[in-house]
Amino acid sequence: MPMLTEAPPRLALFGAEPAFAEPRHVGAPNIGDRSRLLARIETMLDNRRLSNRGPMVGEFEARVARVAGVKHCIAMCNGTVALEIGARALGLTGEVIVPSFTFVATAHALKWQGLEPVFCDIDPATHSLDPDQVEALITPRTSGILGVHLWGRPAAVDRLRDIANRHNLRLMFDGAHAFGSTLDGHPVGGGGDLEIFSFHATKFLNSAEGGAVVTNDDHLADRVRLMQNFGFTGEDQVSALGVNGKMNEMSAAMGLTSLESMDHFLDVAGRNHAAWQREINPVDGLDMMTWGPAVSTNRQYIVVDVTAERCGLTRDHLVAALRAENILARRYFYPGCHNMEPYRSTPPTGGYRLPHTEIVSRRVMVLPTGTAVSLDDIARMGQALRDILCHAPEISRRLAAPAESPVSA
Ligand code: T4K
Repeated sequence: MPMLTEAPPRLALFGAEPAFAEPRHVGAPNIGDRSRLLARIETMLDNRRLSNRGPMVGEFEARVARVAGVKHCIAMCNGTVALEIGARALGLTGEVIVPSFTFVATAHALKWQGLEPVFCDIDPATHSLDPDQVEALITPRTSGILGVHLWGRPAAVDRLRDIANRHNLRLMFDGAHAFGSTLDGHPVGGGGDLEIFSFHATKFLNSAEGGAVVTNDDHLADRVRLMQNFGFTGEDQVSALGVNGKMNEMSAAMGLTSLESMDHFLDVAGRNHAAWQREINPVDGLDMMTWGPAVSTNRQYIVVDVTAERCGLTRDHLVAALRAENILARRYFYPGCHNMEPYRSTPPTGGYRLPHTEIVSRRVMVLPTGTAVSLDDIARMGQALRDILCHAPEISRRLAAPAESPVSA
């Protein structure tokens, strides 16, 4: 634990100026070449083609499919609708096994489709579905597994594929975080029957709002396209129940522009990740998530595990102190979907036993990165973090309010 200094804490929590005059966010968008974006918008306006599978959406789909190494990409209005349509196109029914340690959209998309998310615990080392526990949760009502490539780190794809095959289940992946990540040199995208991406503003690659379903299955791709466009098979022919999940041309223009800068985004993410490692690694009690050589992630999330007994502050107190300095660390994905409504109030018989999810969601914080964050910012954030930890006892006393937790995720 860092030594307590004698000087009065020069920290925002104690009335000093915050370390940053303007907030540093987790999720500030990566923005590509503005002139290219504006040129595309001009073209779109000249064409008077704003939506309904215009040329830019077509080009975006082709490029996303190439990066993801899959046959088909169907661009969507967002990642949540991609999950909903994907689950429907797979014909999922009854129960679907899913992690609780994820953004709530993963669970909501299933529930919204009338499916029952069955929450499974995670492997605490990888933060994704623990395949052994998945197998134990399969019942006659289980129709599928929805794995999540959390933080862009690929889930245990091969083991989940094996379980799905042996039990005749459909396998789907929520790759909202994982565009551009690879496993054993293969891009994330082709591991399940289908996978989805999010291109929300906060994602590594954004189209402002947007998402995609990707798959190598021709039949599934046709079903997804049909469902995404009201079930239309002709100008006045509807052959199935459908909805409106289409991406518009403005989003595709943004997405294409982001794709052109993808190498730059990857470079900056790698540079920032290394800089954060230099700040975090020497601090006892803070451990940045790492992965082995088989995995390469887009490094969009700086994920840090906080051991209060060693660094002197609980995760929540550390996040509160950072936020006071205008370093808007996040408690993703606290408290786990199973502790949120409607899931919390409608537990299965016996309740959920997710000890790893409970522990990890209380220990993990996510720090700012992306092209809006400079190396100088990271050095200053690192210094602020060390200053905070030097005053851990005073901070703990100040924040030890009996009632509410001091920050929101
Ligand atoms: N599956 C997973 C595993 C996901 O993580 C998500 C979404 C989905 C599915 C669903 O995909 P989408 O339907 O969203 O395409 C944010 C995002 O809204 C959400 O897309 C994302 N995951 C989730 C992890 O993060 P919030 O509630 O944290 O958003 P918010 O408004 O607090 O924004 C985060 C930070 O980003 C803010 O501190 C400010 C900054 N920001 C945000 C926006 C929108 C900016 O600087 N500029 C911006 O334009 O959910």
